[in-house]
Order: sequence, then structure tokens, then C-alpha cells
Amino acid sequence: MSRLILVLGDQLSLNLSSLREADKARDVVVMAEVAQEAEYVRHHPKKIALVFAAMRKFARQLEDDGWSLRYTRLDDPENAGSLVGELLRRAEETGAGEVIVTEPGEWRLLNTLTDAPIPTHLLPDDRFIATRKRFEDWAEGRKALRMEYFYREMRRETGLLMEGDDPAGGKWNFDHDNRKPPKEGLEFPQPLSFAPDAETEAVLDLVETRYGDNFGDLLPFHFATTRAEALQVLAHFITHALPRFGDYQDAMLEGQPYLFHALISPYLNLGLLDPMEVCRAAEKAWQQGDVPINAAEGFIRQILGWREYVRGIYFLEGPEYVARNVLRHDRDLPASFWGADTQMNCLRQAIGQTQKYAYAHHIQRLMVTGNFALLAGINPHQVHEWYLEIYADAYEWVEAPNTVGMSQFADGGVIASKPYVSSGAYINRMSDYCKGCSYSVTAKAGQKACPFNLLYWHFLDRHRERFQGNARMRNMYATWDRMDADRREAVLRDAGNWLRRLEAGETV
Ligand code: FAD
Ligand code: DLZ
Ligand code: SF4
Repeated sequence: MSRLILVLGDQLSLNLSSLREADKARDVVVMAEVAQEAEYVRHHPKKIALVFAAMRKFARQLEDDGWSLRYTRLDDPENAGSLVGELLRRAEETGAGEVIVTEPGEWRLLNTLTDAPIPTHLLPDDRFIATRKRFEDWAEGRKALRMEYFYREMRRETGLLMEGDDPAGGKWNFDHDNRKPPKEGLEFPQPLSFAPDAETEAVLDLVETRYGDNFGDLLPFHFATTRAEALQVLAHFITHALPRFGDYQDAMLEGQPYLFHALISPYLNLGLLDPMEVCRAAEKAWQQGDVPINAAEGFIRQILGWREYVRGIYFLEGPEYVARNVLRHDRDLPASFWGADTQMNCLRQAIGQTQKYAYAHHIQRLMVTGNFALLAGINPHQVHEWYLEIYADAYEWVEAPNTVGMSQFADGGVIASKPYVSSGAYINRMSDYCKGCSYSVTAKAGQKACPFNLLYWHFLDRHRERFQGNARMRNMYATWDRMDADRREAVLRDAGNWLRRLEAGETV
């Protein structure tokens, strides 16, 4: 009896474990664009278009490769609307009695497929450098998990940037040389842009009709939609941006969304690029003397370290992780996160850019929107759904640990040893946003004071019990406690007033 091989929209890799297990001669590959996946959150239209266009092209590649395939388009009148519905329909059509699928990257879908009313066999997703089991073994028995130690073990295990038993260049981490503020006159490489072909145009029409009202601009659509194009993006990055990646990794500039970033996360997460090939490409550039060690190491750490680590945490912590809210933050996400006007230029820039490109780099996500949401006490589940919706690279396994854990500290410190909070001074140092802002970044209290300056102390004050014993936060509390009482009172009063105006829907 034949079997159905379900390939999900973010499993576009020819060496997928389900395809390796399948028998080309008798099994049938099933791929389906379904409302259930396109609508579990209101994804940015660019994200939906990217997923559908890449799925259609991958399906064609499978057919060219000799696979027997049933592909369902979203507007197919027979479309059952859900993946399980499509599996049942295809099983009836083909007489298949069971399903094979590489495990999805999300508890929601994992549970749905495990409970499907047709025998379904889930295979490990081995498109990661560390399997789930490998991560569990590493985590077993450790009191606190820290990315840096996992990363070192992965370096040893893969041999990436290793010289015998020692890290290349004599250090595991070169961040000391990285993260410089932007300087005048820096020139950035132009990102590659792919004009939509007829197949992508058809997807854009469909997405415009069905999801044109979701937050975000569908056009212009510039993404790579095949592995061949994604490899071009990678090669372009290695040649033109990687050499300065480390130096300006945290910089933010108006009108420059991409700087020296790689722009490969959507392709890695769809399966068009493989994490190990990406790391090897960066290592080779360093070996050839084309990029400095601080750039190669900093970049490889993001993939071999952070990307693998957050996936491990997501599965280790279980399905309840996304609901955590240890700080009991319950304010609603303000309208400015959906494009309403704000007087805060940094938010306007990061969100405006996200609306246009479905992209913001790590520091914009962490230290502008994330920092703001944390300081303002926004409900972390709303923050989580926002990040899941609006970035082209957003899938729960990677988004949730970054948002719920790293950015909102809602997991109580599983990912981060202290909350990522800062006053306006950090944003001012790393960006040119403050000079175009209605607020004054140097004002510490009063009407004109940068809201980050007010909310930073408000956050520390209201969470004193939880954080004052944290060794990494001792200096923050010492600074606060040294301020005279009148000043502290003024800051807390102004912060409270500002939050009330935010809640009242004023354009603050
Ligand atoms: P670069 O800065 O050029 O980095 C290279 C690669 O490293 C990225 O492509 C990515 O694959 C990997 N990487 C870097 N940082 C991380 C990280 N913290 N976690 C996992 N991988 C990382 N990344 C996603 O892929 N999907 C998400 O949904 C996502 N949500 C995030 C939410 C928040 C609140 C924060 C703070 C970060 C989030 N990130 C997410 C991580 C990071 O912001 C993006 O991976 C990065 O901005 C993608 O752009 P790039 O390809 O230009 O990355
Ligand atoms: C993100 C996404 C979207 C928008 N649409 C589909 C779809 O129609 N069909 C599909 O198989 N997958 C889609 N995906 C990707 C899934 O949501 C993804 O597999 C899960 O979130 C697990 O990572
Ligand atoms: Fe953002 Fe404050 Fe700077 Fe304005 S002054 S851009 S609110 S950090």
C-alpha cells in the first residue's frame, strides 16, 4: 500500500528525513496551502507569499525529480482547509493507508499530526546541527543553561573554527571587537532583490485577495523563492557584508534596514539553506583571509550557537512555554505596533521598516520594540503573537524563545540571565534615531523625557524584589538608589503618567 509523504511549507529541503524514508516508486508526496496554516496568526502578507511561492517551486522540483505529488493550492475549490483534512482527502484518492512526516517545528502542529485520524509516523527533523536528543543530553543535569557553553560544545563537535582542540584565534568569542556604533559615511552593500516571475506573480495576486488586509506591505516583493536564489543571497552576503558583520552588528540607521546583516533567516527557516553549509561558507571566507575572525566567529555563533540553542530550549520547555508571564505584565500592545503614529522615532523606524519589508535586525527586535514592550509591561503573549505575525522568518520554534524568553523575560530567566532593558542612551549610542525624535534622549524626567529613560527606572522599581539580588543588575539598582528621593519620585510619577496616556490611546 502506498504512503503519503507530507511536506510542510517550511520543509523545503530535498534531503528531508521524510523524503529519505520514502519510496519514489510507490509513495505520494502531499503539499498543501491551507487556511489553517495561513491563518493561525495574521501573518505579514510578504511572509505568506514567500511561503506559498517557495512551496510551489519546490513542488515543481520534486516532480521534475520523479516524485508523484499532490499539491493543493489555497484557492482550489476542493481544498479541505487544514493539513489533516488534506491528508484524509488524498488518502481516499490514492488509497494510501499511512502518513510519513518530518516533525514540524511547532507544538501546535506536532500535536495535531500526532492525533491525526490516520496512522502518522513522525521522523526527527535532522536539518539542524544538534538533534533534539543531542540538546536534551547536553541540558540534562545542568542547573542553569547558557548558550555560550552549548556553543563551545558545538564548535568542538563540528570542528568549526577550531585549531586542534583550541578555538581559532585563541578565543571562543570575539564580541569585544564587535558591536561598534555606526559612524558617518559608512557604505552598505545593496541587498540582492529578485523580480517576481509568473509563478510568484500568481501567488502575489492570491495573497493580495485573501490576505491584503493583514498588517504589512505585500509589494514590492523581493524575496528569493528557490534554493538556487537563496544560495545567491548567501554568496552575496559572504562577499559583500560578512567582512563588516561583526563591527556593525548592533548598529541602527534610519533608511538602512539591512546594514551588514545576512538576510538569510527566511531561507534557513524554510529549509532552502542548510545551517551547516552557511557556517562552512563563513569559515571558508575566514580561512581564505577574506574576512576577519571577529566577523566569522560572530556570525557562526548566531547560527551554530543561538539558532540551535533556542530550538533546543523550545522543545525542552514544552508547549506551555509560550504562555509564560512571570512578570505578570498585562498591558495591551499599543496601536503604534500596528502602524499608528507615535512620537518615538525609534519605534516608528523599526515598525515602519517591518511593515514594508517584514524584516528588522536583531537589535531592532531586541532593544527597540522588545525593550519597549518589556519596560512598558505589555502582555508577553501579545508581544509573542506580534513577532510571529510580522517577520518573514517567524516560526514558533525560533520566535518564541527569542520573544518570550530573551526579549520579555517572561520565562523567568531560562534563556537570559537578566532582562534586556536599557534607557534611551543605548539606542542613542547605537543609532541615529534620537536626533529625529520629538523626545529628548538626554532629558531624564518631564514632558520631553525619552520614554525609555522614564520606563527603565519604572521597570527596575516595580520588579525590585525579583531583580535586586541579581549580581548582573547590582549596578543598576545602586545607581537608582544613589539618586535623590525627589528625583526618583519625579521619574516614577512621569513614567506613570506616560503609561496612562499610552493606555488612553494618546499618540505618545
Ligand atoms: P543576521 O544578523 O545576519 O544573523 C545571521 C543568522 O543567525 C540569522 O539569519 C539567523 O538564522 C541566526 N540568528 C541570529 N540571531 C539569532 C537568534 N537570536 N535566534 C535564532 N537565530 C538567530 N529569528 C528568526 O529566524 N525567526 C524569528 O521569528 C525570530 N524572532 C525574533 C524575535 C525577537 C524578539 C528577537 C530579539 C530575535 C528574533 N530572531 C528571530 C533572531 C534574529 O533577530 C533574526 O534571526 C535575525 O534578525 C535575522 O536576520 P538576518 O538573517 O539578517 O540575521
Ligand atoms: C507559515 C506557513 C504558511 C503561511 N502556510 C502554510 C501552508 O499553507 N501549508 C503548510 O504546509 N505550511 C505552511 N506554513 C508553515 C507551517 O505553518 C509550519 O510548518 C509550522 O508553523 C511549523 O513550523
Ligand atoms: Fe527612541 Fe528615546 Fe531616542 Fe526618541 S529619544 S528615538 S524615544 S530612544
